Amino acid sequence: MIESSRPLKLAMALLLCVTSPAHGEDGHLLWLRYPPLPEAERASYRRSAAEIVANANGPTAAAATEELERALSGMLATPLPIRRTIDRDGALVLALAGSPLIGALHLETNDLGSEGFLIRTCRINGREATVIVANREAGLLYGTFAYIRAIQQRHAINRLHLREHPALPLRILNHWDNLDRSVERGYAGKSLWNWAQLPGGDPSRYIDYARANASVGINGTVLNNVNADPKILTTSYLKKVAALADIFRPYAIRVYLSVRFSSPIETGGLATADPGDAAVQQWWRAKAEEIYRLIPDFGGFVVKANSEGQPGPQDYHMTHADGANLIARALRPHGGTVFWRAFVYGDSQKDRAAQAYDEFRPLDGKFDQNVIVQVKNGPIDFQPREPFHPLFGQMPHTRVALEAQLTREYLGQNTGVVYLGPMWTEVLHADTCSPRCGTPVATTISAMAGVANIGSDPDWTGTIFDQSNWYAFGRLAWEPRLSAREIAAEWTSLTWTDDRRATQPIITMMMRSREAVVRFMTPLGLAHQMATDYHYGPAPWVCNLKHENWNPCYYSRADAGGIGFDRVTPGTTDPASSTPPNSAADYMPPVARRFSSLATVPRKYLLWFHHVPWTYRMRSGRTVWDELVGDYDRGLEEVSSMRQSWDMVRPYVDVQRWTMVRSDLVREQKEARWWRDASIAYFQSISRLPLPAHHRAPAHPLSYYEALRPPRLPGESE
Ligand code: BDP
Repeated sequence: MIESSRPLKLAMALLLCVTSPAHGEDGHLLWLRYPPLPEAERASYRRSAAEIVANANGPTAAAATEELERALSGMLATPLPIRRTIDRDGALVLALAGSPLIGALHLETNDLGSEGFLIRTCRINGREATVIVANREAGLLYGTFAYIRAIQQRHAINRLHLREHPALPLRILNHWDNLDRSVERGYAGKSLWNWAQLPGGDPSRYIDYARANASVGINGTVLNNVNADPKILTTSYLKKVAALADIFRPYAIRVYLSVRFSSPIETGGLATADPGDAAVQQWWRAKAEEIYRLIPDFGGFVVKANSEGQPGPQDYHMTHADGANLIARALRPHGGTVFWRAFVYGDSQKDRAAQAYDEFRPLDGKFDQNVIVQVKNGPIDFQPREPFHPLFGQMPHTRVALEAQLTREYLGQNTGVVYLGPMWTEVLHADTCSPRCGTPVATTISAMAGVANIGSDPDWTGTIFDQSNWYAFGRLAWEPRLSAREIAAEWTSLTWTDDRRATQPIITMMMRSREAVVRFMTPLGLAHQMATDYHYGPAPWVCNLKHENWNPCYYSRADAGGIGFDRVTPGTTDPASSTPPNSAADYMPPVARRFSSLATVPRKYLLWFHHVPWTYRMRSGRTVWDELVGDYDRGLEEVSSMRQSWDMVRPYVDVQRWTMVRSDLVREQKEARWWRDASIAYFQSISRLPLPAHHRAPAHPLSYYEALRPPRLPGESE
């Protein structure tokens, strides 16, 4: 029997750091705050946790018990030392299913897999005990976080009856971090990874990052930008990567890297990166061996190829499948995976909404088993709203990942309150009708990748409410059937308070927030109306960029005759022509039919699929022009009512975080007004129609908005 009792001193130290955080309430504790529960409620929890025993002794079980100790010491305001033993009972027992103690309970554990867990209250040796049981230590870790979450939400833990396993085996953050610590599309400070100090330096922030990920079930992290610097594969960087992998391992997080397809040339000194070249194949094999010697559980690579100027197999007249398989075969002996991105965006004049489908659909079945094709949620590029990507459900012989963007590149960046749960459930729950209707996107994928919004800012994500997007991404990748509202409710009670007088307005505000952005930026299915390059603020008038499909005017197609992008009329496939092909037909026939008919297309996608006259009568009986103006105004009104909701929350939360959010909302209100006025000024200059009654004119003429430059972009340093 191995027995050790954690020293009281450590528990006291933990208690101190939980109850009096060095930073105050600045958001750095995320949803893992663990403030003391009201005195009256502590007793029952204290009884259930009177003697905590962990019947597992690996590093992941240790991470679980340390978290329990930290959480319970904080919430129950008393140190609760934990015993780590093999085969002892207690009031709360963490144990692997194979242990004799648990074996005697005859619990069904086969379906838990390697990451699932169950939590039950039962009798062991005649005593009532709550057990957290899993087949592997990773499951114990996830079960522990579920147990802690239950206490944070004041559930009766001696009646807990949970059995969970993740719907998707791979739940991965993608950091777009550069090696100089800048972050592509990052609005939360510098990169977390201090490459200059690694493999040394202070690991505490890395550990907190790993704890936060584990708490929501994220089990992988891609450390660097998809526009990858080939230096990442040099030995000196791999040693730094290995140091991070060592820190993350106890939290069941595997490390992945983005790699540049031409690395054999830049890093390896070869003359080519041609997938058919034996020396190139050998180079990737040797590189994989070197990596796995340093990092035995290395996850694999992400590759962005033949997109936005990145090299790829098409440079050698080969396909995406040839390129992906080249790298996958080097990783296969070690159990690694290649995430091959389907975000292909070239300089051609083709409709961007069709390019990935055209290039990837014919390759279905040609990718090796350890390749996953990573597809953005929508067919263009992380817009405030897009219909789901037509590749979902249409590559039945290929593993597919859904890529979501947590960082709000096109959604106001670090301005305001924008909860993305509703956006992701909209796509996860969308019916692909493939092979038959009733097949939501969530059931067609085997992984979720989230472009991280995390940086070195004290609150991690640039604003406190952006933490909810990190949280929601993990929870949805674990269980895509969860509703956005349930997740918002969970996050709110963990992050703010569980006082209903505050949770109700917060949840309401969160649930309206994404729709508000859609309305004030790109209502009725418009897309890509943001300023060039930095994608912040309105610029619908831009029409002179080198490539036609870089221009906002290309996407709105606003002209004297009407507005909207016709994706339903069959066009030419000649890439030199600006007439787009019929990309609505890329969807399965029932979906294509629904989107293609003006009678059935959802209002929210009207201008995505159809070009209609300004005076076109919508189902409401109002013209599209009137509805467009109405939506801009409603978006702005929503932000004003979010501000009111937030004012109601004031008495129930700490003043420091409340004030931070209040200033975020003040900024968002200004931004919404800017978007509303600039867009209406521009579209009115084209429609030449009067504003509908009771809608005020923009504050300034169009030329004012065209000349406006934000004084400082989000994410730029002060
Ligand atoms: C676009 C971003 C660009 C990324 C690209 C990608 O503007 O910075 O490199 O996506 O996903 O949204 O590769």
